[in-house]
Amino acid sequence: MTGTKRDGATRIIARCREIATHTEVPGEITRRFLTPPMHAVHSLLRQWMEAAGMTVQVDAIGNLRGLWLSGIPNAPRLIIGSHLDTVPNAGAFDGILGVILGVAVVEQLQQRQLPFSIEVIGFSEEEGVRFSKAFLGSLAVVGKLDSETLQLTDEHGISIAEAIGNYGLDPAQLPAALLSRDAFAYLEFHIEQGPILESERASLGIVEALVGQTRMQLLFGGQSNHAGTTPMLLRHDAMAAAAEWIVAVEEYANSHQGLVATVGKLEASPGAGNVIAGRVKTSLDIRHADDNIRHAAVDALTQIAKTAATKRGVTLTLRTEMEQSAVPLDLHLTALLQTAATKAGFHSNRMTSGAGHDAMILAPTIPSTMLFLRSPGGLSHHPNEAVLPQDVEAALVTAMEFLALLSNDKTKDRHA
Ligand code: HGY
Ligand code: MN
Ligand code: MN
Repeated sequence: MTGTKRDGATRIIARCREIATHTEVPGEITRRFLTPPMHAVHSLLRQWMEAAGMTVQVDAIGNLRGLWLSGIPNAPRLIIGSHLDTVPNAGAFDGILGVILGVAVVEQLQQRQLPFSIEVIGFSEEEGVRFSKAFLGSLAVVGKLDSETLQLTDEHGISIAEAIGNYGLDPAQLPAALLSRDAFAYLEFHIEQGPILESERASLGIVEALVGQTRMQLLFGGQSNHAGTTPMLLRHDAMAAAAEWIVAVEEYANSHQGLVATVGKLEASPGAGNVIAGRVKTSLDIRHADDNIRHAAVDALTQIAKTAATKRGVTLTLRTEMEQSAVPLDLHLTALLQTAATKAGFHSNRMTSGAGHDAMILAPTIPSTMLFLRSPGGLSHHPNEAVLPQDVEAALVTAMEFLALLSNDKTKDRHA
């Protein structure tokens, strides 16, 4: 690759790292839905988007939307997007890279004429950390954000609707956030967040499907009591019930091919070493490419939780926070993307995403496809998450080939 191309990749990585400095927690990268640092992220991206000749607006759910017009009247629109929010103590590339690469694609187009326009969307909420509800940004653009969801509250009792207002936006304007009717396809660049591409020594992967996922909250309700004076037989120990269940979750997932199950959160109260835990709140994240296997796992693991609770005289309360079926991406666009990678000189394999992405929310509405970039060390949702300059450049060159193929493809005429 020539120097300038590598410089382009280096600049994209530098921009991701600049965005990463805008965080709720100094010293780490944490940026949840419509928290104050998102203002700085929006103004930085607006600067870069406007310099690339895009008009920029923030919609009522806080998605940042940059539009590059093709110059042809009533041209259809390709959407390129990913998310701007992060998990706690995140890396610098999950989500952000897809938006910065979208801007870089537009920057490469400066003198070119395309038969379609490009809208780059930085979605405001994909991880679902602040309100335990993922994909708020992409759900809004496909019209699936219901009014009940707007009443969900965060740990301070602030509702989504209030958070929108506190950010300076108007929830009444949500209908205007819908995708433009001339949107004909969606492309998302994203780090793989896993070890497969690195094991294949591949820069890029072509995503043909995303696994389904269930996310739940389990509340074990026991009885707090004195750790020293309460005989073991008289206890209703919520922590012991949860602990027995958590070990069973790992054992179940280890014995079912392709299933992943994670208990990532555990909050015990009252949380003192000399008090038997009266209440334990845990999370459960279950994923599999086959929805039937995932549903069977949810049933089995919730039954195991009930047994572990009942035998200790502990109650169990279940709350489902996400029920997302597995999503196949568009066959034709995915084939086009793989052809583009080949034309760009990069071998790429088809793969299924173990992570959820905004593409799974858009795919039922417009033909969607995803390009994965290798994750060094297979690491993500971690401060050491990284991306290689040569892989960023490979993605950019592939994107330009994809635009050329799309220019002569019938998909863009869907809305003609
Ligand atoms: O958790 C996920 O699947 C993604 O990182 N939102
Ligand atoms: Mn993520
Ligand atoms: Mn992501």
